[in-house]
Amino acid sequence: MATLKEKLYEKIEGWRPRTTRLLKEYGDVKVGDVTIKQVIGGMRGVKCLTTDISYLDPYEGIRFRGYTIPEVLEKLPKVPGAEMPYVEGFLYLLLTGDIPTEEDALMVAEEFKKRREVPSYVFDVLKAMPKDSHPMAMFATAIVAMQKESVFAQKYNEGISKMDYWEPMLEDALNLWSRIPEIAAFIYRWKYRDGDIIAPDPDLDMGGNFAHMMGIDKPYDDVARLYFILHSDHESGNVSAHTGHLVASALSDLYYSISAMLDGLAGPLHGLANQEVLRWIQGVMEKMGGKLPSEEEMKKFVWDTLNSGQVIPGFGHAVLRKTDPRYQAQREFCLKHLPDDEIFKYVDMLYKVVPPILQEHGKAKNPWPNVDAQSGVIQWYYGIKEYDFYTVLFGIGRSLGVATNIVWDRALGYPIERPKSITTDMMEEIAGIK
Ligand code: HAX
Repeated sequence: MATLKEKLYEKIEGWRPRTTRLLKEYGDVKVGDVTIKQVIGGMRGVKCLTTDISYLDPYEGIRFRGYTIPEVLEKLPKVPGAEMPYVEGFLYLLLTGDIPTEEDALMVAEEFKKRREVPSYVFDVLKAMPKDSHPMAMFATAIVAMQKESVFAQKYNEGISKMDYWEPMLEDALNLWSRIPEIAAFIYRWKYRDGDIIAPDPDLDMGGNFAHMMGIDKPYDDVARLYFILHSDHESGNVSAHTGHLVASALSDLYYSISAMLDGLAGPLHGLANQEVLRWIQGVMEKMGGKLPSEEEMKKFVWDTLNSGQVIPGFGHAVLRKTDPRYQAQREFCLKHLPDDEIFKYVDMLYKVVPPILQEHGKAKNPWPNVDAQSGVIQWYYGIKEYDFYTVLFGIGRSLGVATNIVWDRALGYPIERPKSITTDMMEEIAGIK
C-alpha cells in the first residue's frame, strides 16, 4: 500500500499541470469585478482565493472535497463501536481528495502514533503563563513555542528546492496534528482541573484519545470526532483559514501559520462566538432564575440585546444564507443524545425565535443560525462548563483544514499574498465625486 506521502505525491503531480495551465494560458481571463462596497466592506464576495479542500455554497453549505457533511459521516470508515468516523480518515480525504478505506485511516493513525510526543518545554511554557490567561492565548502560544521543531524551516535553511516545499510542510502538519489534541487537553486540565493531567493512550484514535485525556466518558469520543470534522474547513476566506494561508504565503512555517490562525479564530465575530452563545444563554438563565423563558420572554431578551447595539451570537454569516449544515449535524446529535437537556431547549427556542426577529430588525443578511449556535450546548452537557475553552476545540478542528491547505499551497507554488490597497481620495476619484 502506498504511504500517505506517496499517495499525495501522485495527487500533486496530477494537479500541478492544471494550475500551471490556468496561470500561463488563461491568466488574464476575468473572474469578476470589485466594487467600492467590497473594498470598504471586508472584501465580501470578492473571488480572489483558491482552494480545492472545501467549497462553501451560500444555500447548501460546506462540502469537503465535494462531499456534504451527511455524506462524509456516512462514507468514511467508522471507529469500531462508534457512531462517528475516524478523524484520521477524514484527514486522508482532505489531503488526497479520495474516500479512505479503513486501512488508509489506520495508516494515518499509525503516522500519528509515531509522532505523538509533545516536547516537554511546551508544558513548561504553558505552566509559566498566568492561569487566568484565555485558553486561546495559551493554545496559540503553545503552538508557536514549538516553532523550533519545524522541519520546513530547517529544510528551507538547507536550501531545499521550491518544488519540494510541500514535503517538509506535510511533515510539520503530521507532527502538529498528532500533538495538538494533547496540548489542548493539557490546557483544559491544567487550567480547570487543578493540573490533574491524564497521559495519552497511544492505542486510541485521535477522537478517542482526546476524550480520554479530557477525562470524559463515551460518547464524548464521538463528540470530539464530530466536532473536529465539522470545524475543519470552511473554504479559504474566513478569518482563521485566510490568516493561516496568508502567514504561510510568506513561507513562514506551519507553527507560525497555525498559531496566527488561532489568533484570528479567537475573535467573537468568528470562532469565539461559540463561547459567547453560552455566555449569552447563561445571562438569560440567571435573569430567569434557572427556569425556561416563554417564547415571549425570550423574544424580549433577544430584542434587548439588539437594542443595546450587540449582535446575537451564533446567528448570521458572511457567506451562508440558510441554516448552517454544521448546526444541523450538531442538532441531530443533540436530538439523539440530549433531547431533554435544559440548555438544548434554550438553543432550540432561539432557533425558533431569533430568525424572524433578525429579519424584522432588518440588518443581518442571514438570520439563520451558524455552527457556533449549537456547539457549546453539547460541550456543556458532557461537563465542559468552562465555556471560554470551546474555541480551543474549534481550533483543533480548524487546524486540520488549514494545515491541509498550506501543504497544498506549497505543492502548487502559490506566491506570497499581496493585494493592493487604495486611498479614500482615489475611491472618490473612481466614483466621479472628486
Ligand atoms: N445579530 C445582530 N446583528 C447582526 C447579526 C447578528 N447575529 N449578524 C449580522 N448583523 C448585523 C451586522 O452587525 C451588520 O450591522 P452593521 O451594518 O451595523 O455593521 C449587518 O447586520 C450586516 O451584516 P451582514 O452583512 O449580515 O454580516 P457580516 O458578513 O458583516 O458579518 C457575522 C457576519 C458572522 C460576523 C455576523 O453575522 C455576526 O456578527 N454574527 C454574530 C457572531 C457570530 O455568530 N459569529 C460566528 C459566525 C460563524 C463563524 O465564523 N464561526 O466561527
